[in-house]
Amino acid sequence: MNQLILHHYPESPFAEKVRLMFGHKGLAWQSVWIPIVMPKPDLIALTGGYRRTPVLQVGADIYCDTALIARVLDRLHPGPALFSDHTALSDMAMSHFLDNQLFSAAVTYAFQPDGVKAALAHMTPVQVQALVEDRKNFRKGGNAPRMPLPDALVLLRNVLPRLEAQLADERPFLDGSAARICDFSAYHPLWFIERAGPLAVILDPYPHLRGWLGRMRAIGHGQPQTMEAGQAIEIARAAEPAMQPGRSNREQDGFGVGDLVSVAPTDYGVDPVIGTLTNVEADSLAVRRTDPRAGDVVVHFPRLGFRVDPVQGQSAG
Ligand SMILES: N[C@@H](CCC(=O)N[C@@H](CS)C(=O)NCC(=O)O)C(=O)O
Repeated sequence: MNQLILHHYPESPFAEKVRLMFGHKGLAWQSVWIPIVMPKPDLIALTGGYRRTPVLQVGADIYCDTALIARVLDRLHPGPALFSDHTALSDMAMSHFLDNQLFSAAVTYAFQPDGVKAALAHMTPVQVQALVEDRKNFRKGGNAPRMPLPDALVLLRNVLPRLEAQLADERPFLDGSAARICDFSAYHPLWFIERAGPLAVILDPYPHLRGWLGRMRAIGHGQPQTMEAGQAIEIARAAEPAMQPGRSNREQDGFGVGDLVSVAPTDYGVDPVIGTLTNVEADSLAVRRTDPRAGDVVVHFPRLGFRVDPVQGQSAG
């Protein structure tokens, strides 16, 4: 019943981050393919609007955003741990910087014409055009326009030598002998660049970095099994969302358990999810909603990078 179901597509760097975390923890999981562009009706039946990739489902609990998914995996499968209390701030700061800044730079860099040609060689011109159009809409309404190429180059030229320097003492992973959250957050943007054909030369001057990329790749994806989207929706319908402690702090937040709210990312892909707050923690919150296909589900989000607004006179569907 507690099986891990990942909704994702092969080309997604953030999905690769989670696939490798499954490998790191030696986990078996169910793999549901979702479309690379909208519409994504089966995913939206579970999330209620959130369209980004990937999404983790455990029964009727739906976890959005890899920052939260990583913490959920550590909670459900503690060893080997991705986070440590001893490095709580550096874990957060480093993974936030890498997932946002390094990822944005990698996307801009890899989406130069030669990179697109290599990375999307398996797609027809019509599919490539559909992807370009979709991603223009994806950024509308958010506050994170595509990073300009000069900025992306500056960022890469600052980050890559530092990664090389941090690995130069022959440590296997960025923080020492075991892979941790910073490794996974640093890896997926560079994985994207590696797939950008001739543009991957930007990684060539860094032998320690390349060795580390190989070690990260060798972690693998654990044991995936293919599952159809319809089956995942059936699983959600048949399951009860996990028990929620029902905590909130209305004085501090201005909203609390029982309120009808809309939750949306603040950066890009800002489609809101409407639901009834069931739990508000310092670093995550959850809303309950009822879907005609998936039944009662609880959708979980990180607090950081998401906005919560009250909704009047609408039911959580
Ligand atoms: N902060 C999010 C970012 C996720 C993200 O940007 N995913 C990309 C794919 S790698 C995406 O959603 N692209 C549009 C789509 O898949 O529809 C996370 O950590 O999960």
